[in-house]
Amino acid sequence: MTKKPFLWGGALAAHQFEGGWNEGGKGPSVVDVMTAGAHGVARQITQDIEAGKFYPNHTAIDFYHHYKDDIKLFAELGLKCLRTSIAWTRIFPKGDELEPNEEGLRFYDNVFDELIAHGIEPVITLSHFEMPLHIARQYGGFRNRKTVEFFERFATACFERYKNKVKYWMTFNEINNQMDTSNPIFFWTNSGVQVKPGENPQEVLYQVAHYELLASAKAVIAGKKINPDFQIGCMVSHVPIYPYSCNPEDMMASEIAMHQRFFFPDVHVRGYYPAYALKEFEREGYKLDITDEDLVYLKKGTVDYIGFSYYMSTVVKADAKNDNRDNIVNGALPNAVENPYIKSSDWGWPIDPEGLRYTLNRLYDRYQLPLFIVENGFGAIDELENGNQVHDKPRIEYLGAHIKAMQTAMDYDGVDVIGYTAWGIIDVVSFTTGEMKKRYGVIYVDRDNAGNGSMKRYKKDSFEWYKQVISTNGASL
Ligand code: BGP
Repeated sequence: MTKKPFLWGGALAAHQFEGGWNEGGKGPSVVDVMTAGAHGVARQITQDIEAGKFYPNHTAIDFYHHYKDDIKLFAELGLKCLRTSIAWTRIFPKGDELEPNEEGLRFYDNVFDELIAHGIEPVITLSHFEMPLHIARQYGGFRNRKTVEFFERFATACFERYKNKVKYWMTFNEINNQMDTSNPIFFWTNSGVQVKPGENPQEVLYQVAHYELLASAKAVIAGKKINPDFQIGCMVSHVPIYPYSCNPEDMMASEIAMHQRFFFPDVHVRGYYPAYALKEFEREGYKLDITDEDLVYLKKGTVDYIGFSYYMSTVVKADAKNDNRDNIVNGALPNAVENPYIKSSDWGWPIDPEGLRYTLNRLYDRYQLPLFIVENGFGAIDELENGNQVHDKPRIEYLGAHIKAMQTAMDYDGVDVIGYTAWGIIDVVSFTTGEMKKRYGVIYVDRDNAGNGSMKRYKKDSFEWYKQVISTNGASL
């Protein structure tokens, strides 16, 4: 049983479900130039929006035109909150304008009003992989200190406009997944950055990270001035890294690898750089533009809570050599190995509910701030049967086991969790693969990988199940 009121909800991101990518004055974003991938085929970052090429998020599931009906379904499901993002390019189409786009602001007024009228609280991510393409091209994204200013202006415009509609905010989605510099899509979508030949990606990463952390801190400070009741959090992807064995060398390998997970939240929460990072900057001789004034902002702009995604765990072994660096799960870890004790999804994502309890304990011990599970879900191939049914038992099992682990962390271990939003509550375009085939929703959308389909919505078996979970406050799993 979870404490009340608990924020049971669903999670989405503008570019993965809104569609209307060039409507209402919206400009192109970094993700609007990412092509579809497929099983085993990575998404490509192109430099132009070429006619005739397929960019899956251009239409997505067309929430832009279906929002009223979709919100009705969310209300029937009993959601207490909906986590979604504001597409930066609806508000500042190029990113460097001085004034926001009124039509874009009005769209979110309409969406938030509709949610609130149905008793659903909007929980908002300011930037979920949606930086204006113009900022990436013209300024090099977060390589450039000017981008801190652009983000602060965007955040301030949102805080001002929605100050009476939104209480829970997050600055950047999964800000830490760009620690995996081996995968170009994370750097691009988080920060609008592409590493140039001859550059040390790690040095680029830390400069970009600094400007982004500074932008987040400045946004927190600006938000608190506008409405002191705002709760502004960070958002990190948390994939615990277990040691392969009790060999002290494996244990140490895991501990050191975990710095990758903690670097961003350490700064977001504590307001200063952790010792292990300062040592690395010094050891490697990185030349970073970090001023004393910046450090004051970091200290002042710390977050109120930690939002995080949890999908899986991973494992390292001190003397292993990971030959599969393209693998999205273990890419960043040179010594990753498979976990022999757990199974994986069709996309190779290890399924580990116990890892969620472990994560909640670890984050709470380290930071002692409220935790918000803002993404957790099961990506699978779902089939529409008999015209209107989807039997998605594995999803029910996955969500149920993770919710149970969360409840144990709360009831037995005393961890403070304020909410749980299931990822992709309605089927959306997959971020890492650009497919529709990888579905997470409790609501099915009739649309295929190529963008064909009626766009009709159908309730899956998990819809009734999740409805029960919410209405019993987690007692019925
Ligand atoms: C997270 C992202 C989401 C989402 C989710 C599932 O990394 O924040 O945007 O897509 O992962 O990933 P995928 O869609 O690739 O299965």
